[in-house]
Amino acid sequence: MKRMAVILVAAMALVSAVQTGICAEGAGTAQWIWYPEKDMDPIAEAPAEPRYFVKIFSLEAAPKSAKIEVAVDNVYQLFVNGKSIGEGDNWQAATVYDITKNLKTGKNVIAILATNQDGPAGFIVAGGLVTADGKKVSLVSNSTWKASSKATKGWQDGVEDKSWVKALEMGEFGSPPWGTSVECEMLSQ
Ligand SMILES: [Ca+2]
Repeated sequence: MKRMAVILVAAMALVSAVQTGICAEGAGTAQWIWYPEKDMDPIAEAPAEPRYFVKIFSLEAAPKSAKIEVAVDNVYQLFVNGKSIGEGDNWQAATVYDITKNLKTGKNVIAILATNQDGPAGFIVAGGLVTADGKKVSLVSNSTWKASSKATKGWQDGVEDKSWVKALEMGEFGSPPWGTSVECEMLSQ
């Protein structure tokens, strides 16, 4: 019985850990994404302007844990449920955010205000959460994110108008032009 208990505790420890950062093996579902620019391919070049992104999802209860890792080319501000959580300006240095306390029962919104400065534009997000009943759910950037070129009213709270479209997927971690030149933190946690 004691041995069973040890195995159970070990299994629970595994469940409570969220380790699916953007450089993690098997995190391949995370995509570099951007706004689908008119007549421009963001992999090569995008306007030096802000773009707006949201991921909306629903939870039956507040999660046990939730972490996301973020890298943005070039400058960003990250919001969770309308609250500014962090910012950055170096796509080569990914940052991990523990967003456990920012998530809630019902509708949740991860929002990113990203501004390209020159050349290519894109960002990648990977991580996940453990639900109240112990299920692991990944949180990754892909075409389920919505994008707009306008800061529409209430956008950080997931209020959309016609300007919001599906985000453009440009390749998983390791694909050009960003390649593997991103320093990740999540693997070492
Ligand atoms: Ca850029």
